[in-house]
Parts: sequence; structure tokens; C-alpha cells
Amino acid sequence: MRMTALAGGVGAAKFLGGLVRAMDPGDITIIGNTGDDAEFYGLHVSPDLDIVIYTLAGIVDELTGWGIARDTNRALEQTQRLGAEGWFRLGDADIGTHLLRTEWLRDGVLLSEVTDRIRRRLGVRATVIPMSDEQVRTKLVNTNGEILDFQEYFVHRQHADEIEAVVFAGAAFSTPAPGVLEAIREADRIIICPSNPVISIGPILAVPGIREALSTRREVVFGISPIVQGAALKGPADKLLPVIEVEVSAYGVANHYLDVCANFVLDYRDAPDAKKIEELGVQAIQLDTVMETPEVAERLAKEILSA
Ligand code: FO1
Repeated sequence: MRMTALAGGVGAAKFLGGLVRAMDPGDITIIGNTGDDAEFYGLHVSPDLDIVIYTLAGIVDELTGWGIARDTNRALEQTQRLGAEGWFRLGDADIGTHLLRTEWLRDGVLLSEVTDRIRRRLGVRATVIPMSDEQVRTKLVNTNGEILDFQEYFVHRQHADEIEAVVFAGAAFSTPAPGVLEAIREADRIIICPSNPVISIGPILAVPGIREALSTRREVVFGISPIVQGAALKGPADKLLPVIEVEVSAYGVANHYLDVCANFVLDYRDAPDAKKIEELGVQAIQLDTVMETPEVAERLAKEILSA
């Protein structure tokens, strides 16, 4: 069974950690969000790609869901001694990844090739492809009309700003990275991971060609709700969905994905939404989607594979 998964950050990585135990990782292609990418101290950081790769490589910091386990902060401390703010926590080993990614990109290597080198050398058997090799950057406009870079909004300001609009700068000029459209066309099953529909899945669907390709395969597409009982399990999804006029519920997300997704996994705690989702003409699958442990993530993946 060839599987293609659209993935954002921590929520997606948790699910993918279960998926690679439920099937042969060599049959999985992950299309990763790069709208969160940012430059820090001249280094190119791709948070959502690194979160997925470190998780599948078994080296991610389990406590935060990002960065490398038991990493140290000597470099960051030194930059702070020299006056830097250091609010974006880059660990020493993590910086090693950013040093080589930055060097390879500067030498003209495409982000998709850079990403393939990193995941292979970390022993990850699943294929990981960025949504695009061109630069797409998620920006958020707050109610004061300030345009915030993603990590400024998400980390520095702890996603506290009231947001009026979300923009994917550069998306209109971007193209799917090599392998992305093939992975969508050739998959036996496609999963939209439980990531933030606005800032993690949104940028992927904003790359011209991707949403269209998915809509032709919507019968084999399974969305997983990142909203349980009206709230996001982690992060600002419940604050950002209203910004794009999507109801903060499993039904709201199913309706938002209607053109690309004919099967929707909602948490059994949201049973009342199932009937409304079925009325959309979408198969509603009620499972335990709160992945407190890797075993729950594996069980969820297994149940979706057999659905
Ligand atoms: N998230 C934080 O909340 N604080 C951080 O200092 C932080 C640093 C960081 C470094 C590398 C990396 O790959 C991810 C990092 N993240 C941090 C997570 C990241 O900001 C978000 O998880 C994604 O961009 C959204 O999924």
C-alpha cells in the first residue's frame, strides 16, 4: 500500500510515529510544510521538516516535540552573551543540521535534495519532500495591521496576537517540489495529518497544483481532525480557524477539506459531529485521535489503514 501524508509540525509527527510502526516506512511519502521556515543567525531552519525527520529518526526531544533530545545550548548561550535575544531555542546538535542545510542551499542544492540527504543520513526510511523548493512563508496580520513572520508570531509572541489574516507569501509563484504530484497521483491512500489546517496544511494546499491534484484523488484521502471537543490539542488552531471562517469543530474542518477529502477521522468524543459530516457526503470515522502515547498513535494509524 503506497501512502502519502501531508504533514505540519508536532501533531503530524506524533501520528507519523505511529504510522511507521503500522506499515512499511519505505511505502510512505511525506509532503512537509515549509511555510514556517525561517533564517536565524544566517541559518536556514525548516522546523516542520526537521520535526518529522527527527521524530521518525527517533532523536526528537519528546518533551517539546521539536529539536534534538538532550541537546545542549552552548552556542545559543554564547550568542546571548554577545547580545542576541535567543528566543528561538536552537540546540547545538540542531544547529549542525542548519549549518549543512544552509551550506548546501547556498551551493545551489534544492531544498528537496537537502531534505532527502538529511533524512537518509539519519536513517529515516520514509520519503520526506518539502511542499515546494521555492520560498513560501506564512505571515500573520494582527488586528493592529502588523505583518508578523511566522516564528515571531508563534514562538516569540507565543501566538497571543489577535490575527486578522494569514498570508502565504510567495505561494502564487511556487511550484510543487519534484515528486509531490507523483506522490499524490500514485498513492493508494492519502492522509491529511492532524496538523493546524490554517498554518500547517494551509501552506501546502496553497502551492498551485497540489489542491487540484488532491481533489482528483479525494475518494482515497483521509483527513484527521486536529480539533477535539471544540479545541486544538496543541497550538492556536482554535484561534486561527475563525480567521478563515471555519467553525472550530471536527465538522468545520471536514467541511473545510470537503473538496480534497472524502473520508474524515474525528474523535469518538465528537460523535454528534459524525452525522453532519456524513450529510456532507464524507465518510465519518470515529476513533481515538488523542495520541497521548505512541501506542495510541500506532492504533489510530492501524485503524485508518484498515478503514
Ligand atoms: N517552538 C517553540 O515554541 N519555541 C522554540 O524556541 C522553538 C525552537 C525550534 C527550533 C527548531 C525547530 O525545528 C523547531 C522549533 N520550535 C520551537 C517549534 C516550531 O516553532 C513550531 O513547532 C513549528 O514551526 C510549527 O509547527
